[in-house]
Amino acid sequence: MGINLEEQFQQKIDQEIKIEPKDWMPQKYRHTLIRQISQHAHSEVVGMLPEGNWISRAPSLKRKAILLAKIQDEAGHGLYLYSAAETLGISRDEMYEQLHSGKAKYSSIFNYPTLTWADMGAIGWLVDGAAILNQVPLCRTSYGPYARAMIRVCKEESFHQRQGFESLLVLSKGTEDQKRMCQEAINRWWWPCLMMFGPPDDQSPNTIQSMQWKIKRFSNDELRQKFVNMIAEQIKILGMTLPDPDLEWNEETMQYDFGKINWEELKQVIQGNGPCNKERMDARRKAWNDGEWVRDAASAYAAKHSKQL
Ligand code: BYC
Repeated sequence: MGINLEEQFQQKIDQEIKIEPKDWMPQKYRHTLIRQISQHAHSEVVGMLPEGNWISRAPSLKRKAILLAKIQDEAGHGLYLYSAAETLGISRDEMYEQLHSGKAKYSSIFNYPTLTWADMGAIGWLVDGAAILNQVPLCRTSYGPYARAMIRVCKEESFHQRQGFESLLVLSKGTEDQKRMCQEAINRWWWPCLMMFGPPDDQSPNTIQSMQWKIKRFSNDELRQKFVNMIAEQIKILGMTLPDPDLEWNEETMQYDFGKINWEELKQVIQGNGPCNKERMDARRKAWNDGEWVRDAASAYAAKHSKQL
């Protein structure tokens, strides 16, 4: 007797053959991908808001142009990712509806406020740094359209991270006020960035299956550790510190040890109780409602055009 579809599917995954939209796939694989890719797309789109807050207050024309370009890249990533999710049989309207109704998640990190200009550097360096570590392995994820979308996204994200670091480097060599602003931004973003990688492995319900299907290549804790190792070195160049008294190089593990993460905070932010959750959702809903006339005009134009053909 031949092997069943599910076994054949797993064999393809094990042989590193990409799964394409029209291939057979288990329902749960499809749903996991729709969940992850749409959450990822929502994160890109909601992620434009904290930075958008500073466009009109950027300290120079150069910084403003850089920030605008970065935010536009994020819009592009969102659209790329929505398209990848659509190949799995969900419509863009459904995904928007899930975001606006609060059913779909987006990254916890974007529920924190951007209080000073230094936050733009800290987001670029730390948030995009965390995003890259998580996303580079996604270039090899088992679902073809997602993997291909991630290649360009990662190129742009790594550029974002460099500009964030450079921006903080300038502040770190500036006046006493600029140095203080730089340190305070790092202090505020550090712990929420560690939470971006998701709950610890023993409390992550999706990791085991997602790794078996090679959607995820590394666990949440593995990626978090890589991030700590990377940033603990880079911060030395800035001459700043990370707000963790327990951060220490461990000769035995050849990794940095770090302090305890406040998982209750992550839980609260995911549940909608973070400092800016309401503001972010209100902004997205408003953008959707304000854009209604554009969607109506585009549909009317398309309908008229199709009749003429
Ligand atoms: N925030 O079983 P787990 C960016 C949820 S970067 C909110 O470990 P999974 C950007 C999780 O969804 C950010 N929710 O889940 C950067 C799950 O709930 P559901 C976007 C979180 O999926 C700069 C539950 O907790 N990147 O876009 O195996 C500028 C249990 O977790 C979070 C991505 O989305 C969180 N931090 O692993 C602009 C990358 N963590 O869905 C934009 C792709 C966990 O079961 N996504 N949850 O109800 C992933 O790699 C994975 O989905 C995660 C979580 C590692 C995030």
